[in-house]
Amino acid sequence: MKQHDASPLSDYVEYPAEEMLARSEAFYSDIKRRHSIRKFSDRPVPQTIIENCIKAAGTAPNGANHQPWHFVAIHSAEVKKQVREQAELHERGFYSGRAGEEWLDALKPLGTDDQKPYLEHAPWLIAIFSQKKGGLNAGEKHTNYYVHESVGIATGFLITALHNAGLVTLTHTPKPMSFLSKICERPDDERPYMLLIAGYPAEDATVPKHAQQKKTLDEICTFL
Ligand code: IYR
Repeated sequence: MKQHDASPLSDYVEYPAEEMLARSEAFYSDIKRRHSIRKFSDRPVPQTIIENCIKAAGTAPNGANHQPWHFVAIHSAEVKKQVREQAELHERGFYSGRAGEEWLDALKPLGTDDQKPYLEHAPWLIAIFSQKKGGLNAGEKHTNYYVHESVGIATGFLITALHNAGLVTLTHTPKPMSFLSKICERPDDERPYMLLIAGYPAEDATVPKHAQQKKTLDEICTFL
């Protein structure tokens, strides 16, 4: 490796082999319980929990450590209402033709439609933005690298952190999503990446059977 400023790895924790096995099993059992939920309770969730989960997302590996993301955590009822109105407006176009027959057929087993009441019911909406330009320090305008990959990983961390905290989420990608930039007052060189809905599930929340069918290890993995 080339000369660079570095400090010793001081926070790595090694587990005994047996504990490692137990931990890998325990994590799988726990993450298996993560489901995308489309019916939320309006029970409040303290902001500190959302802050901790976003801090966890901010530790994700990313291109050149430029951390090319911005999270807008929306709690305001007024802003949530605007998001719902805009999202439903665009989804109406999507479901009434723009999606095409094949896509609509693929969505049938999930039961989704253009109605998105959870955008108002859930206590938190987290709009995730990717930054084409940036740098290690906030406000810089250098080129960012692997932006999609980086923001995708951070979003995965965020979903996992929220699940770990005991909340449920829905990944929502209204098409087009540019209205989020306006509502969240984000600059032109940022793109909306995804909208996460987070909160408690409604008492009668369900999980589509279709979503419970997971591919086997053999189907998703090859060992060489
Ligand atoms: N964004 C739309 C449609 C949608 C698309 C896919 I691919 C999904 O997995 C689920 C929904 C909506 O939110 O209804």
